Amino acid sequence: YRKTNVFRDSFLQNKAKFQLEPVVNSSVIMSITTETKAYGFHAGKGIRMTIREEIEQLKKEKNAVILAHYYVRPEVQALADYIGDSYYLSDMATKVDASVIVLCGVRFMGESAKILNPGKKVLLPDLHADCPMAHMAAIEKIEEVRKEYPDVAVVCYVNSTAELKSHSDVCVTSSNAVKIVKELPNHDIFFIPEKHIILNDGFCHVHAAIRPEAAKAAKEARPQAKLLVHPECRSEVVALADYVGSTAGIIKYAEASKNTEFLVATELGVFAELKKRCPDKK
Ligand code: CIZ
Repeated sequence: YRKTNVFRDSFLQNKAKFQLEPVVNSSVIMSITTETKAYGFHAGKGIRMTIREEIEQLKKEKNAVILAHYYVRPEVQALADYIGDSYYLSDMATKVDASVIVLCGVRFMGESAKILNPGKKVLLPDLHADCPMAHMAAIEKIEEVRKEYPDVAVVCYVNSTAELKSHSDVCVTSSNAVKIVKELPNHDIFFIPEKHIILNDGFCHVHAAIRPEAAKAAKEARPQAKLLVHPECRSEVVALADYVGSTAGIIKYAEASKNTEFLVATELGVFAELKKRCPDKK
């Protein structure tokens, strides 16, 4: 609740100046894949250094911190000061002692960091990094539902634009959605925009592409493995899972489990942290 009010108030107050800025063009970020071979010229001073060295140097000069979501490419995660899910990153953004936050993730994550830190500069490395699901709800529809169900609580999944959040009553993540919805006093809930989590038309194209047949086949091929599923997956895939949870939840589960083999149904980027935390598991 508190966080949502911060969202709404800050968004409305700062709407005019609310803007995210690109830090470098995406081709520079892409070239980090070849970081040991790639050289840039630092700040036009003609000093030859690797992209990693250049980024480290810029971080010091600008008093910047790099926050990366589990979803981003492993080589970007490798450069980050903090890696986590969107809630963790928004929370860290309020705690770090830096004047510039470079948020390696999609747009709504940069928006959240900015809203919670109006005094800090938030840079998004690639402004094209956006999640289509963040736009899959309409303000007119929210207003219609509010008129039809005066008691309704509009519950907004964190993976939404700041504008949609400002029209909602509460903002939740995939880790706390069920808990928060259960605690709401309202009888009617309108959940936006994710249809697999509760009831609207939005969906994540990455998770929706994971077919139940594929999950079943993988389970049959590896009966000893536990199937860990993100809640944005189709309900038929969720029904096959041994564990359902957010990226942070999946990583925690795999780390704590006595099992040594897992089938993981979510974005590829999560494997970087899984490999780090569970080096002996498959
Ligand atoms: O909360 C997040 O970061 C999202 C959108 C998904 C997840 O499971 O981390």
